[in-house]
Amino acid sequence: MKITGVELRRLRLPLVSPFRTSFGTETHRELLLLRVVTPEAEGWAECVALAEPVYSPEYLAGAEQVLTTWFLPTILGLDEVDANKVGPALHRFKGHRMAKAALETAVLDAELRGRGISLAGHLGATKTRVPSGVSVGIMDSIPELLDAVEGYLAEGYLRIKLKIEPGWDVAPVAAVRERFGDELLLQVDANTAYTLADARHLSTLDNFGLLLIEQPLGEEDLRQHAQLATRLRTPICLDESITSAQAAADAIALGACTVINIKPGRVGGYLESRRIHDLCQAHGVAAWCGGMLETGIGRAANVALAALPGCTLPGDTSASHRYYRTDITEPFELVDGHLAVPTEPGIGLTPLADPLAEFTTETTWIKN
Ligand code: OSB
Ligand code: MG
Repeated sequence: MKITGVELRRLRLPLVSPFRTSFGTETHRELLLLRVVTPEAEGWAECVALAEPVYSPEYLAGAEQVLTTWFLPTILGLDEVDANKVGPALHRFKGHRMAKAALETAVLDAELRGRGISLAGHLGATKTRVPSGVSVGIMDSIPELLDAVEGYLAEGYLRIKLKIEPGWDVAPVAAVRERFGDELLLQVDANTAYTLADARHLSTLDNFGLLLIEQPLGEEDLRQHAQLATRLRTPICLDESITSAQAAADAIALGACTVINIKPGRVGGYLESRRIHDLCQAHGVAAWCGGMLETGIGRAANVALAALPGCTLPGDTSASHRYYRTDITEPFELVDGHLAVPTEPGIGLTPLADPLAEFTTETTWIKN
């Protein structure tokens, strides 16, 4: 496959409600879409970098710059491109996994559309629908949180994840457990907000039967997570720390986690995500597909990953309307707590012209 050109599109979509985490409050999603054009097909992907480097070192303008300055010229310079060639061709450039993931995914989408194969089928998916959880932001008060959780449960979400930080942890967890009962699948995500000195405090969460605690300590604190694991009964799940299959292998070997949140953007793409999935399966480590407030383009690909057999826990793959009043694709809808896995070639969805135009703030076409 030879690439004709690549379109970069900056979008800005309002979120249905502000999303607060220990690293900040998001009211809008700014993102970058890539469209890879080949003579046979077009491929789409969403870059998940946030506007600011507060979740990981990457940020949107940096992702766009590294793509336009180095990654796109490198890939456009290849005579024959397929998704398996993208990672090796970009290997000499360090880091920037979210930018690399977006480019590899757009190439993969074009390739699979050209061959008439769905991403889910290509990755080895075994499910036709995936169970959905929802990530619930930090709120101003516990009654407000209980109302939000009640609303999500009424919609049918099968698992609740509460964002936590020092000062908003034990009390909201206790209140949600008390109000909705012991059967509720409940977990928490700290986004690196604690240190090992908080181990005793975090162990009080052991009383609430949580499925897991996600990324309590820093991204680079693998050894500390392993120490924390000896002090908690709640399973530790890593998100930010898992930047590659190698990092996942190290974390498992060190005893830093027994659950992994797989986010394709964070690890450099869906091919690396499948390697992490396979590693988790081989080690009996539970895995699930995380999210980055994606539009339908990123969500479609995530749902394909969530359909792999080793993704054994409900993911942060919520319905489109949990994030956006108007999505840029046909929306993903919750049916009995599940999202349907797309079956059409590639990621299976294409942006709709009207919302795409409405939310685009800038478009750049890079011709080969
Ligand atoms: O830590 O999982 C996270 C959103 C943005 C950045 C990081 C995270 C999240 C979420 C929401 O928790 C996941 C989603 O619903 O897309
Ligand atoms: Mg997380």
